[in-house]
Amino acid sequence: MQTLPLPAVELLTAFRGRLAELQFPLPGPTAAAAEHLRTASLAQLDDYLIPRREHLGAPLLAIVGGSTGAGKSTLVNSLIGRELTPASTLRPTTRSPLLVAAPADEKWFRSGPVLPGLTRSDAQTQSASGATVLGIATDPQVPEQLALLDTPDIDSVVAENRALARQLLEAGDLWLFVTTAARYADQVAWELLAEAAHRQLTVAVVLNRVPPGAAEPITEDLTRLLGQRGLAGTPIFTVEETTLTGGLIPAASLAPLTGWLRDLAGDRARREQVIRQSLVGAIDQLAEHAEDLAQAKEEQEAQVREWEAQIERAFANARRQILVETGDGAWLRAEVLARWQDFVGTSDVFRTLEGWTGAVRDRVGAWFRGRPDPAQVQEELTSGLSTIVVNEVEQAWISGAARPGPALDHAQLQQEADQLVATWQRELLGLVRTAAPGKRQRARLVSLGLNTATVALMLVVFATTGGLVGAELAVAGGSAVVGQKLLETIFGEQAVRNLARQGADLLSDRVSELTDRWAEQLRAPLAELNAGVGSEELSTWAKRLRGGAQ
Ligand SMILES: Nc1nc2c(ncn2[C@@H]2O[C@H](COP(=O)(O)OP(=O)(O)OP(=O)(O)O)[C@@H](O)[C@H]2O)c(=O)[nH]1
Ligand SMILES: [Mg+2]
Repeated sequence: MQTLPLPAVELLTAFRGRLAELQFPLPGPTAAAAEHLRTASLAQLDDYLIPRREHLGAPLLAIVGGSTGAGKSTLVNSLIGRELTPASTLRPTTRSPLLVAAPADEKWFRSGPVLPGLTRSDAQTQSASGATVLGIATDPQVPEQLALLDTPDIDSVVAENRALARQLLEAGDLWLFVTTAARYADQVAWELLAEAAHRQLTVAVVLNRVPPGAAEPITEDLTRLLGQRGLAGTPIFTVEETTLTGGLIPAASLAPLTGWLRDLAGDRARREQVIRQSLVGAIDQLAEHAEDLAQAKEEQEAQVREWEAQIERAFANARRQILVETGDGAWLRAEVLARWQDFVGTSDVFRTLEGWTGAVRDRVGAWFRGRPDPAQVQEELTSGLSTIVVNEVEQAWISGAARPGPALDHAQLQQEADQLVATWQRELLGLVRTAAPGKRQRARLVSLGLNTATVALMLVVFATTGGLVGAELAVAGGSAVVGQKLLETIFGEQAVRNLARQGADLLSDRVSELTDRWAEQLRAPLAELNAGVGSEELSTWAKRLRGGAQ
């Protein structure tokens, strides 16, 4: 006897709502299986759990199920004493289910909430759309409170038949398993019986077409098999092979079964126990499914987390690389640097503040006016920096390209990289300008040119951010050193150190902003994949269904 409290119908409805929203956006075998399970769970909730939980006192539904040709239709006809549903030698015969209820119970099945996916009809239909039609008939021979549902065969060659038979078994309170003396050991039937046992569905076996005198050994064997499958105590009704009269099994041969069904129908407490047991089993199964779904979802979440970490790593690397590469000088054309170094570096006048003369100013100015002029050096630096930024972001974007996400917008990236460089240059210019508060400093800065000072500062910053180690960096390093000296003659050593540090911080900030933005472009669609019903929520639902955590 089950004493566990049943979850409230509101809980089932709420869970149904969440299941309807649950998604497995990453394709794969696990997702396909999970999606299948989700659909099946929704059907089970709609077809059976919710209506049954809401109407515990509604008539009991006995599913007449079994292999094709076992005599299911013949049995239903015989129980009511007339040929209601066609039985035949054609296999399989029954294509759409037919429910027969006492006239008083008709309303419940015709317009009630059970099996809402099936369209009601007055007769059994054999049409192609038969799989979605539920025939409903009434007969006074059927006891009140216990309807019979003749179903397609469970092991049909017709796939829809098989699927429908299973769906109907899930929607029943009781399974009348019809088999024959010749076929009771069939594989498919036992798989379904094991599922029924797991679901705690009450089962009664009708062993049809038993040759005279063979009832005892067959019943013994069947009892043993049922015991092995967790169905000990299942009643077995043997029906001896007889000649059918008018397509019906003689009433006398069915007397024990008829009596059992009538007793059950008339005993409210037993009926409710059968219903409750089926409900508890089905809810337990639903909780198991919720756990399986949680696990499948967790796999997807873990995959998304891994992709997020990949993006994080790739863009952190891009950030680092941009700063390292800009500092190593390899990207600057040597000739441009060499001219800069030759000219500015050999000007001994920069060693002392006193040496700052009009002549020097003219020489520097001439160098910048000549080739390359400051705009050209500036162009070399800025386009180089922009290229490095673009390349590194592209590489970060491509690494782990298997993950879902938008395509890289090259034009947009180029534009943002150019913007980054322009912004940073403006900021350096601002730094240089405010670093010359004195009259004399300002005068020197003006005579050198704000842009020239900014170019010099850029080189110093690159040397600072990249660290400049190794022999091949000598050119860039030298250029930085002369640039630094040039600046020092104007601002002094400490001020230039500060300028370089501030400039490096600004560059690092601008680069971080850009890489963050682009990383976010890849992260955002991933975050969407993990939005909605998650694995933790599903685990909580499993516990709630089992009456645990509220
Ligand atoms: N002699 C005899 N024939 C039976 C008996 N039960 C069923 N049959 C015959 O076996 C054949 C199949 O019976 P059905 O009732 O159509 O079997 P079913 O289980 O409904 O088959 P499907 O609808 O295909 O799943 C029919 O020709 C019946 O007349 C029985 O107890 N004795
Ligand atoms: Mg049939």
